[in-house]
Amino acid sequence: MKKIVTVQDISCVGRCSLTVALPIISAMGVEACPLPTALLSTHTLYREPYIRDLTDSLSEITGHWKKIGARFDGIYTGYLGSMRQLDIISAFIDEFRGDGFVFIDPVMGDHGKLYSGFTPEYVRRMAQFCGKGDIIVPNLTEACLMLGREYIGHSYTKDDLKEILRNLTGLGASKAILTGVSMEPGRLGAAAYDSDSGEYYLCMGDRVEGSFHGTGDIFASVCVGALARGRSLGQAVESAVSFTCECIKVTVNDSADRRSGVNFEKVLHILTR
Ligand code: PXL
Repeated sequence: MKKIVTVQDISCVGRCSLTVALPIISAMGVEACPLPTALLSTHTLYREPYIRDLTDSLSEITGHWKKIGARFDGIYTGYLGSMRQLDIISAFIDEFRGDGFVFIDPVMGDHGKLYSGFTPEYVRRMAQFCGKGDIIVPNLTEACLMLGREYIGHSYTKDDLKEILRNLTGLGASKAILTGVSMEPGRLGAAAYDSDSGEYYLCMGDRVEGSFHGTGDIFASVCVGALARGRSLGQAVESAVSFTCECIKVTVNDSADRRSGVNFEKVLHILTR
C-alpha cells in the first residue's frame, strides 16, 4: 500500500487541514500519516481559537521516524504556522523525500487577502519553499501574492492563466495546479501545467454561489491520493474538481454555519471506487 505523510495543523472544529486530509486520503486506499504542526480548537476564521504550536515536537517526531527507518511515497504540506516551521519542514523534505513526490499547498489566503497571522515576509519565504516541491497547488490569491501580481478576482483569460502557471513553475516545482479559476459565470475549477511535458490542463465544474471553507484542502487531498495511486496530473485534477463540486452540492442547502466546512462525509464513498 502507498503511504504518504501530510504536514499541517489539526483544527478540531471547522473541517479543514488534517480533519479532511486523513479521511480523504485513507478513503482512496492510501495510508496517511499526520505530522501535526499545530493544534487549534477551530481554524482561524472563528474568533480567538485556542492554539498550541507544535514546532518543538516536529523534530522529536521526525527524529524518531529516522530511527525506525520510516519512509513515505509522498510528502504533502498544507497550512504551516510560522517561518521557523518552513525551515524545519524544508529540512524534513530533504531528509525524507527519497523517490517520493513532494506536494506543496502554500496555504496563506483566499479571496485576494492573507489569512490572519500571515505577513508579506511569510509570502516571500513560502514562494522560496515552493521550490522544494514537485507539484504546487496555490489558489489564485496565493499565486498572485507569491508572484507579486495584482489579484483581479475571477476575470482571467486562458492566456493569463497559462502565464501564471508558467511563472509558478518558475518558482522551482515542475508542475503547478491553480485552484479557484473561473472564466465565465457559473463555472469554477482548476488549471494545471506540467513544465516537463509542456502540457496545460483546464477542468471546470458548476459553480455554486457562496464561499465554502476547507474546499482547498479537500481539493489538495484528492490530488495527493490520486497521485500516490499513480494517476497522471490531468486525472488527479479531474478527480479533485469533480469531488470538490460534489461536496459543495451536498452542502449548499444545509443551514449549518458555513465556517464548519462542507459535508464531505456524505460523498466520501465516491473516492473508494
Ligand atoms: O483551510 C485552510 C486552513 C487550514 N488551517 C487553519 C486555517 C485555515 C484557513 O483559514 O485557519 C488553521
